[in-house]
Amino acid sequence: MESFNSGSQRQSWMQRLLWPFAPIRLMYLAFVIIILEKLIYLQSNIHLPNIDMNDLDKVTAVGSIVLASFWVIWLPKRGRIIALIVLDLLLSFLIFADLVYFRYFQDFITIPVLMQAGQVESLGGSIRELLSANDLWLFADLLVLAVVGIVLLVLRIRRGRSHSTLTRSASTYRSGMMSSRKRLTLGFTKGAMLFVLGCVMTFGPIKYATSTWATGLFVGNWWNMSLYNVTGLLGFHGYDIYRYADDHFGNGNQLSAAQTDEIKQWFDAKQKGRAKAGDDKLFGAYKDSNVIVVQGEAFMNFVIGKSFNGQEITPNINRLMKESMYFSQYYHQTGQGRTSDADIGSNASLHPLPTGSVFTRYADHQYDTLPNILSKQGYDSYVFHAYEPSFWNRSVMYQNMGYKKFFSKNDFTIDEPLGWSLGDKSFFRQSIEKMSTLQQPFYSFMITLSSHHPYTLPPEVQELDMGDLSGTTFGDYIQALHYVDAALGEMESELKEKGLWDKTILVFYGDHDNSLKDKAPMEEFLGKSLSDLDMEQLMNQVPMLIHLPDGAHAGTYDIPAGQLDMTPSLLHLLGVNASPYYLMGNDMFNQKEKKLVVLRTGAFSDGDIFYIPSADGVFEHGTAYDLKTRQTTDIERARAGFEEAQKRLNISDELITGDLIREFHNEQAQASTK
Ligand code: GP9
Ligand code: MN
Repeated sequence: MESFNSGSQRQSWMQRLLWPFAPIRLMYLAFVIIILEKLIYLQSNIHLPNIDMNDLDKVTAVGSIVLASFWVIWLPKRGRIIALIVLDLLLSFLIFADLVYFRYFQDFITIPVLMQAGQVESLGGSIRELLSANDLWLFADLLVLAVVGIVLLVLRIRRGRSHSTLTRSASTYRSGMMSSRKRLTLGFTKGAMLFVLGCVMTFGPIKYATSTWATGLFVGNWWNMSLYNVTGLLGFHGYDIYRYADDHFGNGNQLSAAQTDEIKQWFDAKQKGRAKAGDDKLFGAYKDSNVIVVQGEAFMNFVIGKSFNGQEITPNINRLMKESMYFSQYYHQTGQGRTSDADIGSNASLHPLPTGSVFTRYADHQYDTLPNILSKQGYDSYVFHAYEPSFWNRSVMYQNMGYKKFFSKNDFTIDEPLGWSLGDKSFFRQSIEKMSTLQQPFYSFMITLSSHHPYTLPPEVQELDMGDLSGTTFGDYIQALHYVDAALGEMESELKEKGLWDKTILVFYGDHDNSLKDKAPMEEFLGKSLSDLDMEQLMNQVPMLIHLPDGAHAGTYDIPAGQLDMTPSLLHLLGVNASPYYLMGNDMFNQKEKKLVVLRTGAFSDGDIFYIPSADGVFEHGTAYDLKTRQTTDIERARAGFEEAQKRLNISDELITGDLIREFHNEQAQASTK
């Protein structure tokens, strides 16, 4: 006869063998596999270049599912089942919501999106078109579970309570064999092991990616889709929560009263000095004109007016300059946020951040933007850019900036595929077509794309003979700018055709440099050797042209200026008092204002000197140049400018990260109701 003891030993041996097959564990395994399949389904609906799901991505995905669910192990048996079903429901809904949102915005839902009323609603009527019958698969398992659940419930009610009493007594007997303390410790250990496994599977591949091909991913984090490509969907949402919390509640954002006062004082002085009606003839001379601003991708200033091998690079701009105001010392003030930095600098007159992009990090903060200010003057504002609406978080940010509509790639017919997207010629033609039906006055902001790195346009589009520079990235860059210049020429004709030309202030400027820091091709192109100061200026200067409706005030203006100055200067021409707004830039038409242009690196110029900071940020380690002699000069001449430049950059950062414009406007509103 078998002893009680040997029977129980065999039972525990059997139990160990069958451990993975216990219904609850199988259920957990099924949960992980099902969610993984749903994530794979989402990925199969994402058609973006270079964004895929390889085996390593699947490891990350499983890891993140485990991290989202390991804690269910700590619940009592019935609780575990319920928790897994609820988690399945929540995650399925998240995947479904992201999928629908992606089909429209080519982006995923983030915390700022949820905080920003209107973004999700703007899907509005199109939501039905964004659904696919196949999406039902995302909920198929839950449907089956619901049916099984109902059947079990009915059976249970029919059988009465006798069976359940029996089951309970058996399970009570089994569990009685292990002390409750031991059970608790074992449960905790299993959960902790799962947590560790989840961490290794999630963060291992992410660490590998960020230390090999995706370095800097979490520094610039310019595009949610690039983050997703490495972290997977659940990892992306985890990071999004962390990013939001850190940016909004992290320690770095607490300002002392003294700091806030310093900012207020700086603006008080700035606002007092703003030009007003009656100050000069230009103030309000173009009141109620339409405004069209074209931001040219990587369009640098050194090509303006230049020829190579006897060919004019920018014949249309050169011609347009004869009836435009041309600012020859205009600097881009961008940082890591590239195109988006030029955009916020120009349209909100604030310095971009030292890391990342305002567009992705603080899309829910308040800014005094050109569209917002002009809306109070009866303008409607529109933004045109034929690329994915989610890139640089634009669809979220543009709503916040006060645009009535963002015409993205989805609104253009790709009838001239070129580079990243639509060729600028067609982009301009279709944009002007749309503009011609708008109510006037309007503000239209257009962002070109054809001259984006790596600049290789198809041979039939390349018109110049670049000689030795042919086939080099630099040569391709010049070809691309020549194409954009031709597109601008065509746009001018289209504006004239639509009767908009003489009712519109047309602005053209470049967003940033071309990232080609090699001096040799630049020297060959310009036919002269270049000093450090030459290079620093060349790499930071972009063209700035303002064509007034009547073509008046044409000429070259050599005041030091930059992208932050665009909004205050346009307000001057339109006769809008800029003093209620928090704009950091100078008004290029305000003769009384002392001009200082500050770059994101801390470099600056006041027109007399140019200061280049050293990498360690120590003032004395930097270099000051005299702009007349173009030689180095006594560093002390730059001290006051250096301090002011640092102050401006700090004030701008604090204003943005602390959402201070909202706070200041609220205070003003309260004070005026008292
Ligand atoms: C694309 C454009 C890219 O939308 O913003 O330009 P980049 O930011 O890479 O200069
Ligand atoms: Mn750009």
